[in-house]
Amino acid sequence: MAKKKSSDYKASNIQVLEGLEAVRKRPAMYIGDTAQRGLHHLINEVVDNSIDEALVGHCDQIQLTINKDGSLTVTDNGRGIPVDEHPKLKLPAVEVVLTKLHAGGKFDKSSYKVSGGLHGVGVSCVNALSSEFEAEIHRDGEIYVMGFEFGKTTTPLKKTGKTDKTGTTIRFKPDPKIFTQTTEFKFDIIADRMRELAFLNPEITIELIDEREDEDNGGRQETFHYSGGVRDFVIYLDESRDPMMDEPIYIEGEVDKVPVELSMQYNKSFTENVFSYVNNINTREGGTHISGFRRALTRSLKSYAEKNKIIKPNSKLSLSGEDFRQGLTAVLNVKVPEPQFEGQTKTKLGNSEVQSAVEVVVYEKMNEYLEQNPKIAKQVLEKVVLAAEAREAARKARQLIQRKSAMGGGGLPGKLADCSINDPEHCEIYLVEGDSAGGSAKMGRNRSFQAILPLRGKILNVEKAKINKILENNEIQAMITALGTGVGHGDEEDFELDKLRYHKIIVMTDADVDGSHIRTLLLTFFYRYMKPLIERGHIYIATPPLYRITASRGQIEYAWDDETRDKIIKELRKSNKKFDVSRYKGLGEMNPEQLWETTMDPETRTLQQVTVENAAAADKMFSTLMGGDVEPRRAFIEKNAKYATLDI
Ligand code: 0RA
Repeated sequence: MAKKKSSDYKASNIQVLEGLEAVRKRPAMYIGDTAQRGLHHLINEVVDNSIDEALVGHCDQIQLTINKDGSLTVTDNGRGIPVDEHPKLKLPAVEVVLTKLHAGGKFDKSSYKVSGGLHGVGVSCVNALSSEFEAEIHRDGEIYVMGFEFGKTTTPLKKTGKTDKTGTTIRFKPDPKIFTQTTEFKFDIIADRMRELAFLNPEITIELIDEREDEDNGGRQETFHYSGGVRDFVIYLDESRDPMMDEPIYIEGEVDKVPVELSMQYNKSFTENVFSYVNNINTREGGTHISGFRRALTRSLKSYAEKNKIIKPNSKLSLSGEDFRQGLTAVLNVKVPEPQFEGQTKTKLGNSEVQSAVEVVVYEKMNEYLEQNPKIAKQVLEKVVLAAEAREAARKARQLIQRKSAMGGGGLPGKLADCSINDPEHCEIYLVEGDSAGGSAKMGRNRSFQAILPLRGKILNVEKAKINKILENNEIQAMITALGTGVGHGDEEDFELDKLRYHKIIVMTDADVDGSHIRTLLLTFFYRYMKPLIERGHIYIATPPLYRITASRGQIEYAWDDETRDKIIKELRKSNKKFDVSRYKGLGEMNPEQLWETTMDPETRTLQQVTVENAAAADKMFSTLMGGDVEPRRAFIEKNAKYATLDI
């Protein structure tokens, strides 16, 4: 890059604007996508700066408001963005932070900043992608404001009054020309992330207020503050599970400038729920910190078991790492000065020094805990043994599935109506509730690329069953063989995504209570045992219509909600036509043509893709919906009745 003379004022200005133009030209490169996820990522970019202030002890209050006009305001009580002149660029520092790419973070290398993580592109990207952007800064007794449109300054920095506080307020309105799918902020998506941040940073209080007043949004408000930090996080995650301990284990330590914090508890369920965070970023793909944790856990429990002769040295049982994590809920929170993120989604920690840091801290404290709590230690190890036995039984069940499929015609389940082409990328499978709907779907489908698997009766609730029982279930076996991937929930298991036979797996159930129950059971199964299918966007929900309106001369209209139905009726009345409205009670009531037209024809159908925005929130949802306790489930459904969507 050519060096600039200090007189090149304008030139450097233009360069700054070009920087943001690049963001507007290729927004997905900076924020991942321009759909719902990218839209909400804007909020994270702003809040991350406030969190950075909190990490260095200068901020403990963050307030988010979704405004009536759809814009969003974030206020913090940090130091306020500096306003003094940037020595090189000769611009107010705040202007540099808000208009210069990658200048979002601090000038000083603050130790564990969030920025530099998953996207960490800085608040200037938010500015670039907003039709309105305002900053108000309280600093050194003065109030400053600055305004922008599409990243370009419209109100240069000016003083507007006096203050005795410090902090930053940023209000932005996403540009609908960039966010063409939606500019509507979702309270629940924001709330899930803010709750997570509040658990990870116990000193902070985050307030979220929705001031919109339309039918679907508005009137909600929630405050997140958890003085117990990750301990509270574990208790929250396990609300619908039966814990085996009075309170979660809490471990804290620091090795080589890497602070490690862990809370964990065993519960009576059979699923593993370990969430890990690096500088407040959910490391979904794991990494060195997770390896360190796993090694420490396995080593400490194994050596305790041997020392106390809980597992006989000559026992035939071979224990595998995953056996030690069945029914474990844990939150691992580490801070890494210069994190290296790798993997498909850049959420896998690569720093090798972190493995031993976590391992050392956890191993030592785990040993102490086990020595001090022999009764719990014994119960946990008994559970580990049961897990190993279930795993062995599951291995046999898997073999059985394989043998069964080897005997059947072509190895596929008998009730599967397969498609004729075999290029997975273009193949779809409909998982259909009940035989009669299955029949209509078989007749209505395009058999070249659409396969139908009718599922009979109730699917097993995998939240409450052991892996071997799950694999013995007929419906689940049929699904596994049809899909071709095998099952697994950890990395030691044999789930093979590249064997997937259909790239679209479409769950098609009735639009009633039973249907939604079956859909939830299926999604729970996929989430717990075939998670990559969800993560890679292979799972969809079909949306059959609720009403059919038949008018004279063979005119047929469909409505997916009451509002559309009423609109159609109004139109028909206006034109004096006779008509008949019927409500579909189940898929089975639709004839094959109707089913094709409304729900299966790729040209006209709408599919909802199932995605997981927030892993902790998804776990919470599934454990609450499918878990053992009735009370939390009822409370959850009542609270979320209006908002709960399965595709969170
Ligand atoms: C640059 C430097 C400093 C703070 C910030 C930016 C900052 C940015 C944002 C965005 C939202 N809230 C924020 N709070 C702070 C360091 C400040 C100093 O050294 O005094």
